[in-house]
Amino acid sequence: MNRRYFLHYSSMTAAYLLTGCEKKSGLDKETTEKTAAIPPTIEKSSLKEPIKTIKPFTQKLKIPGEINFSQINQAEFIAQKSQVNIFPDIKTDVLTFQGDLPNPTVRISKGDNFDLDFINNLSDSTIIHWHGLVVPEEMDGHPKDAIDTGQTKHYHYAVNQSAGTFWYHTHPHGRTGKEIYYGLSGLYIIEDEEEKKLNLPSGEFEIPLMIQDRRFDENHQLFYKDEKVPQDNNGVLGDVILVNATPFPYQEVKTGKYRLRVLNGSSVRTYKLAFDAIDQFMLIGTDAGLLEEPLKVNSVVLSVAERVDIIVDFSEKNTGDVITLKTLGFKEGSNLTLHPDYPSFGAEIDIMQFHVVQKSEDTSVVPDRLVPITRLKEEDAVKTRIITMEIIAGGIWTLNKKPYDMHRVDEKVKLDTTEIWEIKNSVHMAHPFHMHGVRFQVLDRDGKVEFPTDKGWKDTVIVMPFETVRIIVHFAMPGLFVYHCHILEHEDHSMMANVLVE
Ligand SMILES: [Cu+2]
Repeated sequence: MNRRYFLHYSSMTAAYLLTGCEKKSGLDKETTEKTAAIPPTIEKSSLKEPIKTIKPFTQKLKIPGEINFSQINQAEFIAQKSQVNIFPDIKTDVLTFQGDLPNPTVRISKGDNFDLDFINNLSDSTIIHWHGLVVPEEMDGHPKDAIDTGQTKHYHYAVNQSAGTFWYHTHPHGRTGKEIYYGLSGLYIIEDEEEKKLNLPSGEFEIPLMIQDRRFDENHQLFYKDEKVPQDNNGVLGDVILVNATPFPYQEVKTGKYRLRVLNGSSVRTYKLAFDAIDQFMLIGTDAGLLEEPLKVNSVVLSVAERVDIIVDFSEKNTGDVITLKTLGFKEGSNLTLHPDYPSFGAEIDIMQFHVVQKSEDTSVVPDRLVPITRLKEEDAVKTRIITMEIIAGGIWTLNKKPYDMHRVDEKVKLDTTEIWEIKNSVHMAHPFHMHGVRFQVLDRDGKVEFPTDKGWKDTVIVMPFETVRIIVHFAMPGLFVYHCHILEHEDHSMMANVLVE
């Protein structure tokens, strides 16, 4: 096979190869494919030979601006085409909410009101979903509520849940993958008094990291699916890792503890995150909130849409030291072939570097206890439902063998009850299972891989190949909500279903 990439960089000067492709901007192409397919053989790729080199770890990490609802009452997002500098001195066609990437981080305190006008200036209908937030149905961003070109939707809701790292992205049926790919996602941070008392690293010592692998052509333009390689319908892998819309960035740090809020905003890639010059770090939070106590880990697996809150300690380092955040690869996540020209699930890739530039006295202490978590009890569950993850004829990804219909009610749940959902994966590929309108806890999984992230509040859980994961959910928000696989090409075609809570 013609390897077009390095899987692993050994030094700052290692060149990273970009693959070339057609010159047309991907934004101009047809946006909707009708079916997914998994053919037995791989067609020859339409991609051209690499023509461009870039040097990793030469661009400074971009830190998103913030929309802070303790300082403002109202904000505006306009989904729009923009041209931005992902690479220095070169404009790339993207989609944004405010004209630049990364999109701003929403910061809001528990108890405050979120208020935003969303204007759709795209050529297709779309809608924003606030991933992990438990909000009324009409505020959640169900695909049925997509607004047309030129229309405005007013979002207004009270934030009533505890501190955590969430995110937002558009959610139109069949086009979510492509819209997020071109830029329509951002971070959403909820703070509360309980968290403030813990005195966790903040200010310059708190860094958000939105990790997304992407493909760029010879003109530094993004391109999405390779139509000649149907395996892209199993998930679009890229060879350039963006962190906050910066390719393979570096971040200057001091010798202290840092809180990293990490989101996997990729299409399909699962990361197994670790540092090359730091053995252990502390996991303090999962998708929907802080853990009861910090967990010491050497690495953490992050599937699409999951978040981890971690503390990494640079206090023993010296000025001039370089620490690399990498994915060790997670080949357990897929035995299916994805696009053969891109680093596979098992590939080890250096993502970004931390450059220690200044000594500082670190007096911060991470407390032994974080926040109490009330465990949902199995005996309180009134029902157990089985959700299967399957491919049906034609290579269509489904839940319970039914391609998504946005007007069909697949499950009916009684409001204010607790249920156990058994998610059964019958495919050679891990799927991140996400539910809207709730947060849940993981009861158990029958597989061999253990995930420390199972110990916290979740809204997205990885279900390994042929594994059954049991989650327990309390349904406190009435309405029609989707649940789906969060591999974006799977949810688009069409591994999604509706639950009606009433
Ligand atoms: Cu899936």
